[in-house]
Amino acid sequence: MIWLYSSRLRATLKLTWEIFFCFFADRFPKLLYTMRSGNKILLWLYFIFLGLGLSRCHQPADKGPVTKSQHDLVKINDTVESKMVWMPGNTFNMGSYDPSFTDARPQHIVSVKGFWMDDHEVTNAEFLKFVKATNYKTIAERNLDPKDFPGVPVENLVPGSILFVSPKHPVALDNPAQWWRYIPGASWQHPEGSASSITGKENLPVVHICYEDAVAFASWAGKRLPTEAEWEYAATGGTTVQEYYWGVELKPNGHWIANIFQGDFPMNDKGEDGFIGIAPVKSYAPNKFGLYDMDGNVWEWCNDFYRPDYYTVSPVADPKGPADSYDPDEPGAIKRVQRGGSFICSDQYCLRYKWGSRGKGEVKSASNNLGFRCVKDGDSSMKAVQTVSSIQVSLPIFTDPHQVANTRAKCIRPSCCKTILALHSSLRSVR
Ligand SMILES: [Ca+2]
Ligand SMILES: [Ca+2]
Repeated sequence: MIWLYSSRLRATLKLTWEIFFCFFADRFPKLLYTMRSGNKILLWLYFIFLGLGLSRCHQPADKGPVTKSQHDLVKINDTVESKMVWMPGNTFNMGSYDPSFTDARPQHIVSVKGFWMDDHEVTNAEFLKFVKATNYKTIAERNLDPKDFPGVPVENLVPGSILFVSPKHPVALDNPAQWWRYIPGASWQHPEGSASSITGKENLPVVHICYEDAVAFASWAGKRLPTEAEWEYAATGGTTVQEYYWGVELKPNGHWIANIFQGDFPMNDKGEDGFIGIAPVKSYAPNKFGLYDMDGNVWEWCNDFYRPDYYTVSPVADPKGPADSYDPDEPGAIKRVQRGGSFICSDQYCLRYKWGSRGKGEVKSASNNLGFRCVKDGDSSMKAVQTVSSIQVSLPIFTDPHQVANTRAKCIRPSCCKTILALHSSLRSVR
């Protein structure tokens, strides 16, 4: 506040200074005439001030042409406000009651300490600010090491990332390579490939972010990534277990609550929720904690390693995930948890935007539906963690477990760039 006041005061004084000297510069001939027989010291002082005044009058308002980067920084100030919301420490029932989500079971009691959480996914404008301050280069922008991609022709090992590309014809839903493409040049600042940019997309969540990239941003911002337990507690909004984080109906009162997919997956996204693809953050109403887009829009990194069996051994107090990762679907890949689903989720295919469901991703892989948000530890004087015995858990009955096909619940995603790159080894043809 003091700084703001000081800067405004300095600007006011500067303006007054310039008006004063420009005023006397315009009237100098008359002053010279009236003072020619007067005090010579005073006359010389007018000469000195005149020189200074003229130099100020002829200076342009800006000290140089406005570069693109300066222009972008101005936009950052005009974009969505960065805000964190206090999540009171509490105890809740973590996991899904839906038996289709095998890795999100059993439901178990978990307590989390209070913490601050970004009220929206990190935006392009916010990530741009980080990159300008640090010159950070994301993994999708770095050269690929041939050792990490055995079997892929060297000429195809160019920086890039994975995009969701709707096929033109119906395809089998058991082969994600039908709608995922490795695009050379795709990155956070070129979301659809090298010819695209984030201009005009400042308020969209940043995408093509690997785990390491998200951690780097969080560290720069004095924050960290949420644990999976923190993320899920925040997503519940403090409510009890239900079908969706927002309630029991997909469209309460006929309204879409989150940015997901409508239409025939993966060919035709009808955008009935208002958006085909990514939506600007805060396009939908917040949950009861004041958090936006915890469901859908883009997946969000959590800090926990991924193991499908972790919920069977998770501690009660502030679980931070297993010591290492293991995914039987891709045993060699190191994976971390991702949560919330994205604009590609729907009841037709990817159900992992529903309450308690989990996602996962290889740590050096990104895609155009993957972003993050940060948390920050709270003041220890803030609300204490409730005791486990203080809660009452009432679980709804899952009426028809066979209603949900395993394929849809599994939601096969391009969790590993290596897999997609190997499948599409001819990069030139998919560009
Ligand atoms: Ca949508
Ligand atoms: Ca989200």
